[in-house]
Amino acid sequence: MKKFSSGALLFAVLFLVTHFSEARLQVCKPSGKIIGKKPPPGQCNQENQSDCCKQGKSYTTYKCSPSVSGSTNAVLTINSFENGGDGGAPSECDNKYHSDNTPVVALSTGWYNGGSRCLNNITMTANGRSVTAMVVDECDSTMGCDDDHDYQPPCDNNIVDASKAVWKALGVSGNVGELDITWSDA
Ligand SMILES: *[C@@H]1O[C@H](CO)[C@@H](O)[C@H](O)[C@H]1NC(C)=O
Ligand SMILES: CC(=O)N[C@H]1CO[C@H](CO)[C@@H](O)[C@@H]1O
Repeated sequence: MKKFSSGALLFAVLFLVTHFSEARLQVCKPSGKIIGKKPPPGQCNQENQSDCCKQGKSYTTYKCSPSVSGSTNAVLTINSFENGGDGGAPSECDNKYHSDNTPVVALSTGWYNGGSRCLNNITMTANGRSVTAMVVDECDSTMGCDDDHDYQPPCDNNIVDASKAVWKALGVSGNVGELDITWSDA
């Protein structure tokens, strides 16, 4: 009467569900932790919501980011890529500073992908608006809380750290600190 036992059917369903969710998720696992050191006096420029490491606090590090699709979820943060801004050193891709009025971004380590997206453009969407900006730097997910990173914590693995021009184009003031967006390679 029945062609398949319910056991076999259940097995088949479980197999398919596990198989497809594994392929789809491609989980990016933490690579380690660093313990925060207190910034020396005068270090950690707190201009525009920059976070400073806290003594003894544990920060998770990542060498990977969530996989990129045609519409990748990310968290937008604000950064100044200007000389003397909270970004610190010149941008890694071109060894230059960039005006707050130019749409440029830094990507979390996994998405920065060793510089493979350097000087390429990405399109970000939020609020029903879109803006295209050039990738000029890495938002380091592997290190932080040291002199090189102005005593700021490591970046999360899903960050697009953007100049004021990007926020303006999306119709949002950077004062909100963080904004959920999607992005894709332009
Ligand atoms: C990215 O956009 C800028 C500004 O529009 C442009 O000058 C540059 O050539 C673009 N980069 C690539 C790789 O297309
Ligand atoms: C990137 C950015 O928004 N920088 C701003 C940080 O705050 C100072 C002072 O309020 C502004 O002058 C910068 O433009």
